[in-house]
Amino acid sequence: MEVSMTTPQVFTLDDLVRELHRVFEDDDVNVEEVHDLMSGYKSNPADWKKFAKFDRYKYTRNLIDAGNGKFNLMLVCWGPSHTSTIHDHADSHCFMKHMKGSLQELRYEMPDDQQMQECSEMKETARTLLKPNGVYYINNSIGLHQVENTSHSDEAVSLHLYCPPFSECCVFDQRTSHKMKCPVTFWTKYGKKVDLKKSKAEAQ
Ligand code: CSS
Ligand code: FE2
Repeated sequence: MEVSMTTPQVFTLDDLVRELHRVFEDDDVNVEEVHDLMSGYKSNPADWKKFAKFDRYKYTRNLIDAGNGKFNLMLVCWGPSHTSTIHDHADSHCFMKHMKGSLQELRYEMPDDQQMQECSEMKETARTLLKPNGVYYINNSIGLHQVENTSHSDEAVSLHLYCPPFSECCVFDQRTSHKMKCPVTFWTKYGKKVDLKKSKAEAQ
């Protein structure tokens, strides 16, 4: 009998989380397999609205699943016109799936030491309007990116998987190529607001 190698059917966000746990039992990350699983899930707000918590001032990162320490799956909620910095993804794989709204990704070349010393302007390499349910992959060897909600009136939502999880990344200044390390924090975990003051105190 022929063994079927097709991607398993993923109907709900719970199905996706279950299948991701299965794929990540292996220590090697199969980028294509993760990409296909995330593409197979079709965004249904009924599945994810409990994680969709917005802030008026800045996009939010809302943890859905901590993947047994191997990955972080999160819902990123973008208010009207919210934009990320230009940033890297530490040493992690970054998968980003369009869930709702109008999101654009700008890609940039990773500046080298000379460009940083000379304060050169960063080079844009691509500009992509995210397609509904589309999955986009990046890591530091591909380059850097900036994501923005292009709507001035409507919210946007994306689903992100990072493996391994990371707690800080570098942000870049487009005009000078200068970079700075920044912590990344969660706005909510499992649908509940994170008390940043409390979690900082606990970390000390
Ligand atoms: N990497 C950004 C969002 S754009 S992929 C973050 O995790 O905050
Ligand atoms: Fe990113």
